[in-house]
Amino acid sequence: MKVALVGCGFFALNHLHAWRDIDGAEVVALCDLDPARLALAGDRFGIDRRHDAPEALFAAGGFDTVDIATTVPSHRPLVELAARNGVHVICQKPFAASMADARAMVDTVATTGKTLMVHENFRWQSAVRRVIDEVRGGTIGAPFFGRVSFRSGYDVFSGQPYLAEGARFIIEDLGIHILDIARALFGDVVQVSATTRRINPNIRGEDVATMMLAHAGGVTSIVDCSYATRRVPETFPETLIEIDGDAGTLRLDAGYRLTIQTAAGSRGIDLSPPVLPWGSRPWHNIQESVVAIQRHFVDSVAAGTEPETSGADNLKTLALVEAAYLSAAEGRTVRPSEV
Ligand code: NAD
Ligand code: 89V
Repeated sequence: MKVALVGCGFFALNHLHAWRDIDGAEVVALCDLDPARLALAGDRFGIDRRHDAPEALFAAGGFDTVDIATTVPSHRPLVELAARNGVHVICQKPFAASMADARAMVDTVATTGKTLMVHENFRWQSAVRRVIDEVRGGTIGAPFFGRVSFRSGYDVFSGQPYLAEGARFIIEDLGIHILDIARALFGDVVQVSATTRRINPNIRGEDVATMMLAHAGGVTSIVDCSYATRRVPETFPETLIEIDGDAGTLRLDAGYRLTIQTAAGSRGIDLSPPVLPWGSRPWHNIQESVVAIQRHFVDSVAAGTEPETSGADNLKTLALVEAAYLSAAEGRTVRPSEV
């Protein structure tokens, strides 16, 4: 797979490291509107082919996959440009600024027959993945309640200043991951009720969100997110999970400690992820998941199968984001089919 990376900013460096760890894939070209960021990434990863405009990148060609690691305003034009050029597409989350944009992007790539995956990596964190596998494997029987929780006081704004500037913040940027994990665990959602708050006076959007989801299969889950929570130890960027099933319970606690309780007794498992040679704490679990999702993309294209977080799949996660904002704004329960 010959990959062109568009967007060489804060998070793209993780994509570039991950691509180096994956057999059968190679980044052959870089593109960024910002010449300083383009030079930094190109020099650091020894990639000589550099373009300061996406149109020039595509005009030169020579790749079969584009990896879009820009922020959301550029996603639709870049995905449409990729579709016009008939390449496979990976696009960072949030996939689109609206459901209308997202649906149009999915439809456009579908006409090309190429693969479209949203880089929704949280469900690929190894500890989260283990929980998903245990639940899907029936370890605790049929789940009836879940809590998927992300609470932190970590300063995300210094690395990603744009997060302080948008009218929307935590549901769109972080809650989207946690909602996606809830979908991976408990399936499609039929009702959402949410409340939001802004605690930090120095940002524009909401930094606290509490969402209750009714899943089609009968599970009720709570998805709660906060960047206004001071806690020791600081758990950024861990997702904590608690699930009750009719044959047992499962908890993923701080420090990646999994506890499974069934009639057979209780067992604890340490799920601490490795720090990859290029990684660093506390981002190591996210960095590991970037390798996992990009490897999954390569495998999916090779096998001709749809990636788990394909564009079509991600419409359902994005609908939960929109439903949560609508619910919080109107103080009522919202069906994802409304948005
Ligand atoms: P950033 O602002 O640091 O980098 C974006 C880069 O894209 C910039 O260098 C900018 O110049 C470039 N760019 C913008 N529009 C462009 C265009 N049309 N053509 C070429 N280059 C363009 O942003 P970031 O923090 O790296 O975030 C990028 C995306 O990654 C966001 O959507 C964010 O939500 C996501 N993200 C995901 C995770 C995760 O764990 N999945 C973590 C952090 C960020
Ligand atoms: O995953 C993300 O999109 C990041 C962070 C984990 C910091 O919220 O913005």
